Amino acid sequence: MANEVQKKRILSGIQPSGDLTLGSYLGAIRNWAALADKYDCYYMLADMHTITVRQVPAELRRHTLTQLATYIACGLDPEKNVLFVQSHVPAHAQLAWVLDCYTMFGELSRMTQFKDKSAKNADNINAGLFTYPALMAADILLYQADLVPVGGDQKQHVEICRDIAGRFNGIYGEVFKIPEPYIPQVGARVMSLTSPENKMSKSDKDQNGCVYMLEKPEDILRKFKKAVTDSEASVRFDPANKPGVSNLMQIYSAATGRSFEAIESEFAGHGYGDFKAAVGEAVVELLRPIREETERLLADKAYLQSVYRDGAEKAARVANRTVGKVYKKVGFIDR
Ligand code: ATP
Ligand code: LTN
Repeated sequence: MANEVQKKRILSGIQPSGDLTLGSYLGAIRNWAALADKYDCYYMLADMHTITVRQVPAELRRHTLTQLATYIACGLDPEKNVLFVQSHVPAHAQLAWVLDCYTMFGELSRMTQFKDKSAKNADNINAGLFTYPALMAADILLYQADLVPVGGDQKQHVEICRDIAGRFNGIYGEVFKIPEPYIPQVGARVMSLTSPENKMSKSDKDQNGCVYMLEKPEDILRKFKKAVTDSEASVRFDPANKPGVSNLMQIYSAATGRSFEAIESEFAGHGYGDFKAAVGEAVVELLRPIREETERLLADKAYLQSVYRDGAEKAARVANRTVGKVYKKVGFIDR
């Protein structure tokens, strides 16, 4: 018990906004399972963030359950990790409102994700999309997390979280732990297969650029066959001049554990055809056991329900403590 108290805490989350991609796996989830023994881990399904973009309700429910099953299939053991749905823990909304009042218009305006998503959803630039980072800060600070394992695209959001926490602590004393982002070396930014200058993203309209974790092997192989490369016909790591090939090398390296040098020599003198087929096959094998296990878990709804209920209870215990502290600090009367 004494040992448990000293463990550093981790929190991360993914929006159940669609089918998870190879990017979310390599950039985030894959790195989570290995942390369970060393850290006290909380992994969330960020459904409240998801409605910043319009959703079909039945689809949101389906994506949330599928994502929970995928978390478990990726090795996140619910006995060792707290797996929960954000909207099941009201403390997220409670703290988010308070943090909204300690987050500046100017700093929110600078967020890359806000700029990208408002360009993509020009008919629905709602206040939630704008204050998204304050809710994300609440997610992290509620658990007094030390580390936040995310892909490179979320670094800016962890930084604004640190700024908000620092500002709050500056006024009221040490209320929040200041978290650190935890970003993988390889796979931190998996790019689209069709437009390698853009991140692979589950809400991308171009289905061919994106490999989904639960996709059929033949579809995965076809997408890699069609991946954009260049006219040089040499497998060499050079992200600035060869973004397509470099992205495929990153994926291959992340899937097989091979270094870039080893990959360059493996394909020296080969055309891109062999290379793309090898990357496709490596990804199929990487994802196969996860897909099979996810399908098995999805057939057992009662089990999934017991996992998220138990998770919400454990998460709320920690989160409510932080909200209580914050409410007191800002001057709300105790009930
Ligand atoms: P959306 O399209 O709904 O914005 P997304 O596919 O961009 O979703 P998120 O749900 O925002 O993915 O991200 C889930 C986690 O996976 C985050 O930690 C994020 O940093 C990571 N991640 C997402 N896409 C990639 C990618 N292409 N490369 C590396 N990491 C990624
Ligand atoms: N914004 C993140 C999802 C997310 C998150 C979090 C990640 C919501 N809350 C808290 C880490 C910590 C995303 O889009 N990937």
